[in-house]
Amino acid sequence: MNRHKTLVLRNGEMAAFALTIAVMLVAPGCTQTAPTTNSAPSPTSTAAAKSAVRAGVFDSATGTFFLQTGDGPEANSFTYGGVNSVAIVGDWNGDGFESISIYDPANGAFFLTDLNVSAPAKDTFTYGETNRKPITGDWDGDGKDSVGIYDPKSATFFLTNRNASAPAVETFVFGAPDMVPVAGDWNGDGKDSIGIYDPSTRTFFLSDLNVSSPAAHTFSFGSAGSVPIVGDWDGDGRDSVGAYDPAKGVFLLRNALSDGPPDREIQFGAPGMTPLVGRWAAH
Ligand SMILES: [Ca+2]
Ligand SMILES: [Ca+2]
Ligand SMILES: [Ca+2]
Ligand SMILES: [Ca+2]
Repeated sequence: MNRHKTLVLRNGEMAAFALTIAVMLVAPGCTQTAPTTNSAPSPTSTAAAKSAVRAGVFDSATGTFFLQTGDGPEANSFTYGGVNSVAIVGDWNGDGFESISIYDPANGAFFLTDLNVSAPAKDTFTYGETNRKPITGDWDGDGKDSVGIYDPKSATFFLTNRNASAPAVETFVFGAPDMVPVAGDWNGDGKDSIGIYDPSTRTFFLSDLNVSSPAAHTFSFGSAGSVPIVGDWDGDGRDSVGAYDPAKGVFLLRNALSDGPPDREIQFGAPGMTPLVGRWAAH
């Protein structure tokens, strides 16, 4: 057990080191290769390769994204957006791969791109009031993600199926105010739906429908200060949640929508960054 702990910490240091190199020495848009270690692969690396869901982090202080290119600390790094942008992830064009994008809370504006490089935005639009929390998902099951926003004061979600300034197609209240919104395909029907995470009790409340209704899945996962993340870690077609520890730069992933320990752990990024998850589109 102690030995495992040591290995984990050393990988974390290596990831932080790789990020430092990427920031300081290399032009945006290039794949970074960090020094490799000779440590044995973790028992979970096979599952990671199968699902091909990778980690990423966003450094909002510099507007720099770091997207994991394998199971280790190697990262594709590039800048996109500005300081204080909120990073989002989606498959806007339905090609099966996710790209990063940003939300500017001060203007309620989205800047979408299909490429994981430094490049101008493909779609720019405002949606809803300013200073909302953005979410993304394939609400109508057409294979393309679109955006939504959550108003923490009123616990109201506003979802659209078009990435444009347009009235919301779904507006509903879910849960209590001041929660953290999440979205995913919890039941594997091809449509994403919302949920909320209560940081004070580390409890997820997930719905299979985008309407006001009781939660379909309620369970606790994570630790004090952890940030909720969503992804299909085991490739079974259903999303589940994880918890990112910003103090350590660790992603803890669980496959079942229930209380229990993590099934997988990913060390990626330096502490204090925003966690991201996706099947990253090649740049
Ligand atoms: Ca895509
Ligand atoms: Ca859609
Ligand atoms: Ca679903
Ligand atoms: Ca899954």
